[in-house]
Amino acid sequence: IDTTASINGIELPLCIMNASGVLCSTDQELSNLLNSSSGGVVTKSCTSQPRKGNVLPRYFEWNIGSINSMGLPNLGIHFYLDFLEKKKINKPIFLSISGLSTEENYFLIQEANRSSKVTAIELNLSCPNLLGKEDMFGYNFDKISNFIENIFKFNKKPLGIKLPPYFQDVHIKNIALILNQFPIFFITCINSLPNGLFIDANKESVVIRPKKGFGGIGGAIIKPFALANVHKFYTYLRKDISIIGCGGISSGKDIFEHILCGASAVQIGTQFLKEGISVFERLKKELTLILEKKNYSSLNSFKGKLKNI
Ligand code: RRO
Repeated sequence: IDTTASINGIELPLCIMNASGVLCSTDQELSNLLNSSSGGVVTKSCTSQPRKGNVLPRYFEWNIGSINSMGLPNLGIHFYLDFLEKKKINKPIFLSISGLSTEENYFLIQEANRSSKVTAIELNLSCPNLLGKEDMFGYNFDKISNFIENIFKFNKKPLGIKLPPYFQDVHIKNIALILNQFPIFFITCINSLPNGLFIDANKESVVIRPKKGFGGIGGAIIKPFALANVHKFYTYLRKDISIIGCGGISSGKDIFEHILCGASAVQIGTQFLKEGISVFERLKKELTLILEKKNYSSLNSFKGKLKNI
């Protein structure tokens, strides 16, 4: 059974990798990912300068979900580029960038272009947790077109965009219309559901400290929204823009569902944090068993072939 994947020509030894943000910030975490079965390595979204992020506690998980307001803690783009420079690379590297302004994003993309170790850029337009910065680029339909147009005036690297979840068909149609005008390699959908609130009824309080307890929701409970976004983008995007599915994956069956909706590969966030580095081997086994049972020899046999009734 072939569980490799192609992201518009970027060949992954396995269709499963980490989601940006989870255990991919430090030298140790990134080395672990390089040495693991993960089909690629996605780095923590970075900025020009290192950031400490929001106050603790800023992450909480329960049986079916997670909430975070990390606030973009990262070691700065040059740490990630220097790390890659000194390592032997054996799989595709996705450098996630998340500048706080358009100018910072142009700078980060320029820097990423200087490194031969970066396979592709994952431009994060969907960080939900920046204090005092209430607008998110992925929801700014007016600015996004001009912004991406400017990027492709100088960018030479494969580039994908990490999108927030959308909740209306017309929003996905409009974003797809914009993205279809540019040589984008892939989209990753979805980032966490923004502005959720989890509370502890015993303590009668919120569970994370930043932003009065509000944060991005991940984990099993967001899977239906992730699948909906993947499948709608699959119908509206040019067929040479690949989709990386992210959201609510904790089993091989969840991966199967993402691919059925049109994903070419998947990323694991909350479940990777819960389970650790062995999650990639377990999910590979579970996915392989499903494909064996269904007599599918590769992902392309069923990718995007979700049936209506
Ligand atoms: O660091 C964060 O608070 C964060 C980011 Br940049 C993101 O893209 N998604 C998320 O759930 N948290």
